Amino acid sequence: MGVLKDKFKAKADAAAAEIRDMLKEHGNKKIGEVQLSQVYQGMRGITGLVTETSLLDSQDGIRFRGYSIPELQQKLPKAKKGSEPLPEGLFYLMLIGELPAEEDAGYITSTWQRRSHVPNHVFAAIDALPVNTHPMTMFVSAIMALQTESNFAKRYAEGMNKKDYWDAVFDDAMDLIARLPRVAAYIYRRKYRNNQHIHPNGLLDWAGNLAHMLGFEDESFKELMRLYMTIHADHEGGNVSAHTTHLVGSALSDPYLSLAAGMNGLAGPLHGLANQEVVKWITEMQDELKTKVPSKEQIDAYVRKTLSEGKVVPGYGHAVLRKTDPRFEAQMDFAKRHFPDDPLVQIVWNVYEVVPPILQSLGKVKNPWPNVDAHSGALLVHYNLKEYEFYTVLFAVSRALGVLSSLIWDRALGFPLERPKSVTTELVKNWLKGEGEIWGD
Ligand code: NMX
Ligand code: MLT
Repeated sequence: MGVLKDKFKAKADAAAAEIRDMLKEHGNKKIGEVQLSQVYQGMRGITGLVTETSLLDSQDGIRFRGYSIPELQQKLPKAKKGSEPLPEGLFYLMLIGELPAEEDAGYITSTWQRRSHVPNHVFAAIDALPVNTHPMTMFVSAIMALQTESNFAKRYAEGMNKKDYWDAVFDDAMDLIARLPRVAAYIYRRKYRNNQHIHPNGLLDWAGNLAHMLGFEDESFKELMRLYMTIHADHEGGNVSAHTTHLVGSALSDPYLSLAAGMNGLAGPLHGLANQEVVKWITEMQDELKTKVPSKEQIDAYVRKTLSEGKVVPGYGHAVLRKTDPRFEAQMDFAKRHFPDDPLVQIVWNVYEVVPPILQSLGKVKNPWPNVDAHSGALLVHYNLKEYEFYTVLFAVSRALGVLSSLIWDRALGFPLERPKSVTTELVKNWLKGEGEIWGD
């Protein structure tokens, strides 16, 4: 792993020096104003974080180190005979900031294969939970059980120099990413396939091997996993899973603790759990209407009913995006290429026609367009991966790539403990009366 580490170190040292100089010269420049409402409304629109791996534009969508999803599909290395990007290549791009050559992606594949051993006590920890436990609870418990393996925790206890934090985080991140597919597949096979587990195949790439261990050998499912693991990996730094991983990591909690925290955030229905909610919502609609193929009129009425019951339409809306999510489009394109006539995919596309005007008509929804979660479940159902409670685990395995490469950068750039100022409403009211200030020192 020396080559990749050395390359990263050279990049990170240069970036750290550049940031030091930039802050020396421009550190006191103002970058915006904060309105009182933003403090009460989820800090929307406040720039308060640095995340190097990707950047989100409200109109254009996500770019990983400057590259859009179609560009990644074109430029990243592929599996033999495959046409979707290898997530190993995206990881390289996020970490190093340059497009990988095929051998760079191959090097990561073999590094992750070598480091993928999961100790038995982790499987025992999963087995200790009742089988009806939600897969995300099993997944996060397994990450916590894996924490016994943390290099960072061990070296910190031995008195590691702060200059070496990044190095220990780098090792933990690589180990964790290497092990997560095995953990995810174990959970799936335990819960839904009678505990019949499948050994890893050392000849496959990271996402292909995940597909194999889940029990799906169809080559086009492996391609789907490569695309899925690539597009879900990162969404700049402010989303709940990325921000939480970064925040917890800033306390020097090791990468296992930090990732588990972030993945607990991903398990919320307004974040990553929305992918299961979308398929659940469509299934409930079919059951209630007693039809497998609801008409657009029926979908329209069901959306209005959902809203009238004080619920959100899952898979629609976004805190930053103001257009159809390019990740939705990438999945739509995959379905058009592989199975345009799939009945559930057809429903997802009809929902896409019906929902936006209804949400728009409410006058309060800032983004009526679909996000990544509106489409992903239908693709999995097509391949018979129908157990929708598992879907967020797949999102989580992918998201580990982004948040852990960011965590390596956080430590390499020496980012400090994160600790914003909070206020009470009483303090705000006094400030409005002209008594005292509400900003921190
Ligand atoms: N269905 C119904 N109402 C909605 C929706 C929706 N899909 N999206 C936003 N709203 C409501 C929202 O609940 C809020 O209502 P109220 O003022 O009564 O509290 C109002 O519209 C304004 O919200 P926004 O400012 O547009 O959205 P916000 O930035 O607060 O939230 C989401 C963003 C993503 C949490 C929100 O759009 C949502 O709940 N969507 C459904 C869940 C979902 O798909 N989440 C997945 C996001 C992607 N991911 O993977 O993380
Ligand atoms: C994500 O992928 O993290 C979601 O789209 C949520 C977000 O960006 O806030």
